[in-house]
Amino acid sequence: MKTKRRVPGGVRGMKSDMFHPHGLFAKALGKGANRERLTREEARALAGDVTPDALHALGTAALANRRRRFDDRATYIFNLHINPANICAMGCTFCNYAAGPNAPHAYVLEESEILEKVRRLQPTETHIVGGLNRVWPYERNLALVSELRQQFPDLYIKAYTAVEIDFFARTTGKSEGEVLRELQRAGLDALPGGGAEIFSERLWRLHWRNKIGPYDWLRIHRLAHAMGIPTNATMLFGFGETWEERIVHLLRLREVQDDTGGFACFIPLAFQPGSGRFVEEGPTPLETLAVLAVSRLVLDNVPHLKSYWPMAGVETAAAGLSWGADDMDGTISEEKIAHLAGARTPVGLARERMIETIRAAGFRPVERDGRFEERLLGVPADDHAAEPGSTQTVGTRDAVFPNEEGSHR
Ligand code: V47
Ligand code: SF4
Repeated sequence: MKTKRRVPGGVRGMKSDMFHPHGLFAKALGKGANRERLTREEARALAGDVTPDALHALGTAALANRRRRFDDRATYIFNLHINPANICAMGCTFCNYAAGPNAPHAYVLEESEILEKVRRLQPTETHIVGGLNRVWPYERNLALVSELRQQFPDLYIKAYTAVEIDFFARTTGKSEGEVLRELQRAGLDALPGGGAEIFSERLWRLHWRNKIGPYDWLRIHRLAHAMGIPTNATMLFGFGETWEERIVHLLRLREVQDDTGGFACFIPLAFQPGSGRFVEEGPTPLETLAVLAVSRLVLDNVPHLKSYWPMAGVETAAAGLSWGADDMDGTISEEKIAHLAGARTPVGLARERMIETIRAAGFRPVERDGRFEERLLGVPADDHAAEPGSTQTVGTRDAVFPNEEGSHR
């Protein structure tokens, strides 16, 4: 959807002499900057061509919004991505991570390798997702979660997208609720936000029709929230979707969040073109910043917004902290999904580099845990690496499931 924003008008807090946002766009910016709820029409008015003036206006409003929430804090986590096997036959057109069983880049990790890696790195959080395959069936994943929980009682285990939960249910004959309950009992803390792609029936049919679409993705997340399992939400962008589709995606998430309060964090994922099968270039850095800002302004009820450096690029992700984001995800150690799709970012970031990057962007780096609770608050960031065990927590847990009484828990 394209909107024009040329008529002079002016909005609170906007300083540009050259560009005065007007009408619904200006109203949406003013309300968004104050963390007020936008109407659907106001949300739609934020969408449009990414001109320098519009980008700055969006950034100013989104920065004011994130400052009201988090002041100058920007969080990151010491985490580890574990992708047990990339064998997958779902054939999502955008995915360069998946491999057929005999493909040269197919791999399968063993439990011993995974446990050894966790033992060596001692991450605060693991993010476990993989392809849909028989090599790592449900029972093996369940046993892995159990083993991780037993060996590392404090580890935050964020694992399995709604797509995997659906696959586990279908391949075992269990309900999704049973699968979630068993995983939760084994030690799972949260679900990651993958597999949402974009809530568009049109693009679902074109790009990932073999796996669950928008309706089931949202339904499984509702189910997890009702069981007290917090989840994240993603949106894949820059692969042929319209602004209108992006806004619909955000509004559908906002609606579910109103009911459940279970989304901890939203993560826009900048498309990596990989082999360039259908678009040659991913989104520009400016587009990525605009998507972050619009997300921050529309998703008034989702506490955190992640600027995901493996896909956005480290510098753009750091700039994203000024366009509404409050979190840079983590050190990750060995990112695979973006890198098998041609991402040129490093495969992991050392703690020190993360801290430097956040500082250079003008924010105060704060290490967090899986619940977005801060660790080492008040300790100079330089000391983080030296004192990994020393934790001071200021609870932000209330930000997720804030409406517990009214939720289905
Ligand atoms: O669902 C696949 C996407 C997702 C490409 O919850 C691609 O904290 C860009 O969900 N270009 C998996 N994206 C990654 C994910 C995620 C990442 C970091 C943190 C969290 C979280 C979740 O990656 C998939 C799919 O939407 N994806 N291929 C690609 N070529
Ligand atoms: Fe398989 Fe996930 Fe890749 Fe789709 S996005 S092909 S489900 S690994």
